[in-house]
Amino acid sequence: MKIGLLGLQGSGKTTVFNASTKAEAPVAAHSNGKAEPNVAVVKVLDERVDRLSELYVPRKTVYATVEFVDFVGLTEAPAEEGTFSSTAMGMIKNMDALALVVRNFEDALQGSPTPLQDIRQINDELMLMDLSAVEKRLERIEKGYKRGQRTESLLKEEKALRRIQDNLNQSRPIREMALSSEEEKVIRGFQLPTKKPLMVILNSDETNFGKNSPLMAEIEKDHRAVEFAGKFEMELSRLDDEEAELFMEDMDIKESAYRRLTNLAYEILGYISFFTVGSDEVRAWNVHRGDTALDAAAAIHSDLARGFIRAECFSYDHCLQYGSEKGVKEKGLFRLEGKDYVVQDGDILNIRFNV
Ligand SMILES: Nc1nc2c(ncn2[C@@H]2O[C@H](COP(=O)(O)OP(=O)(O)OP(=O)(O)O)[C@@H](O)[C@H]2O)c(=O)[nH]1
Ligand SMILES: [Mg+2]
Repeated sequence: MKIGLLGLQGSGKTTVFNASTKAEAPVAAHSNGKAEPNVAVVKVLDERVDRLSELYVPRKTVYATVEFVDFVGLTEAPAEEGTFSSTAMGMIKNMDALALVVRNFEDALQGSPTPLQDIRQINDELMLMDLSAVEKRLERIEKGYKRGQRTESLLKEEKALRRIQDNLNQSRPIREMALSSEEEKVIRGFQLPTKKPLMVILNSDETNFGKNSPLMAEIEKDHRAVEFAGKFEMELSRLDDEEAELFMEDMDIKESAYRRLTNLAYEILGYISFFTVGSDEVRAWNVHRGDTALDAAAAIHSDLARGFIRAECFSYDHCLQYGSEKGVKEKGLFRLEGKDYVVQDGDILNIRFNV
């Protein structure tokens, strides 16, 4: 899972990145906006993996991972000047979800924060990116028509793209559109930014952190959001866990920056976890809520999907409750499921396959 941190210049992206990953990327009051994006891969802390690992004592324990990418800030320059560099645009396309970091602290240069306005600006920017991609493709389709390539599939694609174009022109991001499966198929390859799940990180000054309910409510009308005290939390990430917890209590911060960010990312992406267990390896995997046993098999390896026979399945809760797979079997709670079985969060799966 890749989460891209986007925002205006100086909104605190690198600060939030450091706070969430314990990285130590340089934070600057006046950056030149030229630095490469910072990237960090962090394992998804999941106590269930720890418990399963205690139970199975495997040679290897593998957690799911999240990759955080901290982009160079968007400047206040007008959109025509191409506010995202082409490298940044390429990278945004590779993200699974976007986190908008919004400044909610005084800045000597930029003055008082204007979070709602900033959110609008970046959303507009992302919609422009999408519009331009859609328009480019439409032009190519038109050219094809002129050369006599008027195929059924091009006509379908055009129809889907026109509807998306209309919505974008009315300032509606693609993620808010109800797309038919046909339309989903058409745009899948484009990796359009406003199709990606998005969350807002309100980056507040430590002196007003937790006192922004009206503003948060306003933001949450359109977006899932979380409040950070970025600078403070970056300092916390340098402390050991116990020390950090004391400071967090003081500030009434319930969970670490990392946890709040990944939890919300799982939510907006609609991800759930399933596990594979054994003496070799205990491992956590992600699929989308609603995905089937066949999707889960594919997440592990394409061979498992290709040669899928059935999934042996029991739940993490039952495993803990009855102490072992054997205990679960004795209770009759060990199941055999077919490829259409909808995977549940916390399922322990063993895919039987034959290739
Ligand atoms: N008071 C306060 N200052 C912050 C906070 N977060 C970031 N800053 C300050 O804002 C400035 C910019 O922070 P960065 O994290 O470098 O911001 P950025 O979005 O990565 O900036 P660019 O990469 O240049 O776009 C630094 O001086 C930070 O110390 C915060 O939560 N509170
Ligand atoms: Mg930065």
